[in-house]
Amino acid sequence: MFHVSDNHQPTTLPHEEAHTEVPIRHVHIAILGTGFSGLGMAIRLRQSGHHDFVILEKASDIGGTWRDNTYPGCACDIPSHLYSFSFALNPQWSHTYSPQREIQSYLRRCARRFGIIPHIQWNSTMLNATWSEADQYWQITTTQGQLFADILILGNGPLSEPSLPSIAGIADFAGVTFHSAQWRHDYDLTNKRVAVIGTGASAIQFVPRIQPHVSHLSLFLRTPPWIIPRMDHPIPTWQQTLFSLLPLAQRLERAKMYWLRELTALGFVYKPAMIEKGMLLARQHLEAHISDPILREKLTPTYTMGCKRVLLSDDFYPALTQPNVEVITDRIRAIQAHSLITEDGQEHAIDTIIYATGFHVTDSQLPQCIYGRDGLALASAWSEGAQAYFGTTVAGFPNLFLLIGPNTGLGHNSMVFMIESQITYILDCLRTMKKRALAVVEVQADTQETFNAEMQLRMQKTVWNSGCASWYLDARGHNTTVWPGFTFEFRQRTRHFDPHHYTLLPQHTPANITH
Ligand code: N01
Repeated sequence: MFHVSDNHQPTTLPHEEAHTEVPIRHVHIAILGTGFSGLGMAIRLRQSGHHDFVILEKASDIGGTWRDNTYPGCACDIPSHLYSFSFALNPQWSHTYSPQREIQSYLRRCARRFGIIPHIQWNSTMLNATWSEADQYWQITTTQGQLFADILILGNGPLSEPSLPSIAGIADFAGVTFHSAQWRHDYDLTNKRVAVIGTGASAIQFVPRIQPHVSHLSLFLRTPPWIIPRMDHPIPTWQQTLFSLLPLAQRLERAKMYWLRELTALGFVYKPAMIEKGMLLARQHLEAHISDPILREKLTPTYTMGCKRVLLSDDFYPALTQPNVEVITDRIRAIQAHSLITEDGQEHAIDTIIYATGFHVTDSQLPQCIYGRDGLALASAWSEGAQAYFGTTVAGFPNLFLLIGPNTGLGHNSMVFMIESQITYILDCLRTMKKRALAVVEVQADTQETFNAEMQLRMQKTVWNSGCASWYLDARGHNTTVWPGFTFEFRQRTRHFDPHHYTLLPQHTPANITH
């Protein structure tokens, strides 16, 4: 046995041993994530002459939600000509609604073309970020070490934390389980008895793809979604060539798509009677595919269309009519080692559970690790509900910018449009900071409160507050997710940074506060 006598004991503990001090990197701007938000921000920063920035990416590839969601059939339900950057139109989209792989490739190409790759710090999960009042910068801890940043921009996305249901016995299941956003491509579903829980935008895309392969599919449906025809089609080569040669033609196509979708906001926000037509279309779609009256009843939504995201599919209903599919509307009471038990007492024997149960949107973890002035956690500032001025800046959190922050989500149009509006606002803020030699900007609390009151007031009459339970609502029933209006209004209002609504702190004179 090896003994160490007292006089041979080291005099320093391991963490006290002398080591070379590596200075902590200090950047002007740190961005979180390389999805549409973070990448778009980075590209526009470079185009505006900013080079001192880093992007913290938790994974080893680009794409955010378009990297993580790889389930069979994953595609966008907003047309690709519209769901892409205005400064990087892609004439080569293969389909009206491009598949996930193509969208991720597009994002990778954008990152390379605009010189973003060298700015990315891969495999770097942000563990926490703390505003230093004394130093006037963010102290950021990542899984790759620390860094300081004058400005912190969150592009982490609202759909990045998969949510599992709280069902008794969920941990007791002995078979393979996975979430739709963490698809197990190494696991062969062929001839398996598969339970799918959830019938949102993700499930309706992968159910028709796995149905022909599994031996039995038990689809657990809690709330039937409104589904309208998707009418996806390949974009002909002649059109791709036309768009390459004549970008204006693609811009016109994009504009047409944009305004058609903007019309839906009329119904969702201002004129609910207009939704009737959409509901009729969806009912006809259901009737055309489902002749069994019992199944049809199970699949008939009982809430107003639009309250939850309207889904697009041509193959979901037909898949449900196949003999190996059972649509179960009884609530799940418990999960056991090899089965699910529903409220009617029935046991459903299964080999695999796929959770298509969505994401932590209003209850995500990240706000718990961001500490603003006086050490206040963003989660605490939001204890009564998330709010941010134009979904972008938060009182008490200097030099912090959110992309797709509270009340910037959409149920009817392209999120990329909203992201680009926010980017314009942030860039104008950075320009103002430079021009006026400002070190710190922080939105005033009363400005944020007034804005939030406006959001909640306008929300009252919208379809999203018409009584259904959806992930747009937080635990208190407040819709802190969706923008309650036309997207062109949001763009108009975020066109310019409005310094008079901010507390501004000049460089080098921390005590001197101006408004
Ligand atoms: O998740 P969801 P998603 N027992 O939250 C059900 C975007 N997206 O991953 O409605 C039984 O919509 C839940 O039931 P209910 C898009 O923005 C975009 O499908 O709450 N069921 C619901 O059916 C979308 O909105 C694309 O009653 C349970 C489902 O799980 C967002 O991602 C493609 C349950 C969750 O649906 C999320 O979509 C895919 C339980 N205990 C996704 N718990 C595009 O094409 C939950 N559910 C752009």
